[in-house]
Amino acid sequence: MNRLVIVSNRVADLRSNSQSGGLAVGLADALRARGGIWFGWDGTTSDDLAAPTVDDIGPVRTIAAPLTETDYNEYYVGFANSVLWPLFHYRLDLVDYRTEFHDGYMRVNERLAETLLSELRADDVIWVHDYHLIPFAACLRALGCRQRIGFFLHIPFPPPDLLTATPNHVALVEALLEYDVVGLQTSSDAANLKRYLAEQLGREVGEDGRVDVGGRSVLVGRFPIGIDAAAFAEMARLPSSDVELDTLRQRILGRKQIIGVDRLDYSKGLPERLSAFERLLSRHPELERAVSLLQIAPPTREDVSAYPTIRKELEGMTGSINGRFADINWTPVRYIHRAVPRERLASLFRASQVGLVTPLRDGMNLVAKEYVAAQDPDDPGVLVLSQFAGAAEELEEALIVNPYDADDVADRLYEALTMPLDERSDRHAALHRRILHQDARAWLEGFLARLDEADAAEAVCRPIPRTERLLPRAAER
Ligand code: GDG
Repeated sequence: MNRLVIVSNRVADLRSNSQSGGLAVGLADALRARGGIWFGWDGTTSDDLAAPTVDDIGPVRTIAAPLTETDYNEYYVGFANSVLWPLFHYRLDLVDYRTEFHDGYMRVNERLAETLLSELRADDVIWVHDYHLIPFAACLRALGCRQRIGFFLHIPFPPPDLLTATPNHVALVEALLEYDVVGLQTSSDAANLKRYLAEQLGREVGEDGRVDVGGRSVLVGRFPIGIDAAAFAEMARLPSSDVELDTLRQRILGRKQIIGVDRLDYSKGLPERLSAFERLLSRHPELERAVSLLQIAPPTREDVSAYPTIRKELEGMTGSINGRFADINWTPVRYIHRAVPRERLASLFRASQVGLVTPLRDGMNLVAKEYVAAQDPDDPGVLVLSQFAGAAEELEEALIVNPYDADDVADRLYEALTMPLDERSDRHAALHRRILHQDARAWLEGFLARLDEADAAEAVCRPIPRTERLLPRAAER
C-alpha cells in the first residue's frame, strides 16, 4: 500500500493519549497502518522559518512548521477565518475581504508546499484537509508533483450566488480541480460545487460525479464524516464521580438537563439557542426549577474580531435569562466558557435528557453524533438538531428544527422533554445504527479507496511554466 501524507492546518499531537477527537485518532491509525507523514502548521509564530519540527514516531513522521506574525494575520486570521469561514457559512455580512489577506493565503500555501516537497516520494498518496489549504494541490503541481492528491472540505460549500461575492472565486474553484478527488460532507454541498462548475466554469459534471479536466478526471463526491461511535460510547459508560453526583442531585430534585457543546463560534447559533430556551421557560412555567440548560462553549479564534463580539452577546443573554428566572437553588442556564476534558463531556452527554445542536450552518457537526453515541440505550435522551447541520441529512430520526424559529425550537424541546420511553428508544436505536454504520473508519476508508483508485499517471506530470499557472504568485500579481 502506498504511503499516506496528511496535510492539514494543524498537526495532531500523536504522542498525546488525550487526542481531541475521533477524527485525529482515525487519521493517525491510517497513517500508522500505511506509514507516512502528517504535515501542517505548528500553531506558533516565529520570524525564524529555517526548519520545521520533525518528529518520527514509528512509521509516521510529523512535520510542523511555524508561521510568521504577518502570515498568521493574513493567512490564518485573515483569508481563512475572516473571508472563507464566514463566506462558506453563508455569512456574507461578516466577510472582511482584503487583497493582502488573499496574497498571504497564497504565499503560505506556496511556502508550505515547497517545505513538504523534499519529503515526498513519487508514489505517495496525499490527502489535504479543509479551507485553509484549497490551493495546496495547485502549488504542489506547479512544483512538478504528479502524485494522487485528494481534498476534503470539513465545512459547507456555499451556493454559487454566495461564492461569487468574493474576488478570486474562479481561481479558488479552479484550484480544486487540481485534486484527483474532492470530498464534501453532504449532497447539498456537492450539488453546490457541481452547480458552480457548470454555471461559472462551463464544466460538465457526469452522473458519477466525474469532471473531465483536460483529459484528467476529477471526482467530486459526498463523504459524510463520522465518529468512532463505539469508543465514544465506551468512554460515556465510564464512571465520572462529579457528573454522577450532579446527576443524583438533579434526579432527587426531579430536574432534567438540556446540553449544548460547541466551540464559541457564530455559526453554531448560540444566541438563537438561548432565545429558544427562554421562550420554552416563558411558555411553560411548569418547567421552572424543572429543567436547566448546560452550555459548554470553549473559546476559539479570539484574534478574529467577530468572536469577542459573540462572546459578549452570549454572556449578556445568559445573565439576562438567569436574572429573570433563577431561584435560590436553581440556575436555568449554566454556561462554561472553557474546554472540558473529553471523558467528562461523554459522561455529561449521557447524563443529559436532551442534546441541543442548533447551528445556523455546519459542515457536519460531530457533537450531534457524539450525543447519540453516549446515550444509555435503555433510557436514551433525545437529539434536537438544526436542519442546517450537515448531520441532519443522515440523522432523520432526531427532532429536526429551524434554529432561526425560537417557537419551533421551544416546541421541539418541550416534545423532547416529555417524550415517552418507547418513542425515545425507537428514535435512538435508528440514530445509533446510522452513526455506527457511517463511522470515522467508514469515512476514512471510503475516501481513501476513491483516492487510491485515481489514476496517478493521468495527473499533471510536468512543472507548469509560471505563465500557465492558475494561481499567480502573490508577488507576480
Ligand atoms: C469542523 C466543522 C465538522 C467541543 N467542545 C469541547 C470539545 N469539543 C469537541 C466536540 C467535537 C469537536 O470538538 C467539534 O466538532 P464539530 O463537528 O461539532 O465542529 P467544528 O469544530 O466546527 O468542526 C464541522 C467537523 O469539522 C469535522 O469534519 O463536523 O461541521 O465545522 O468532537 O466534542 N472537546 C473537548 N472539550 C470541549 O470543551 N474535549
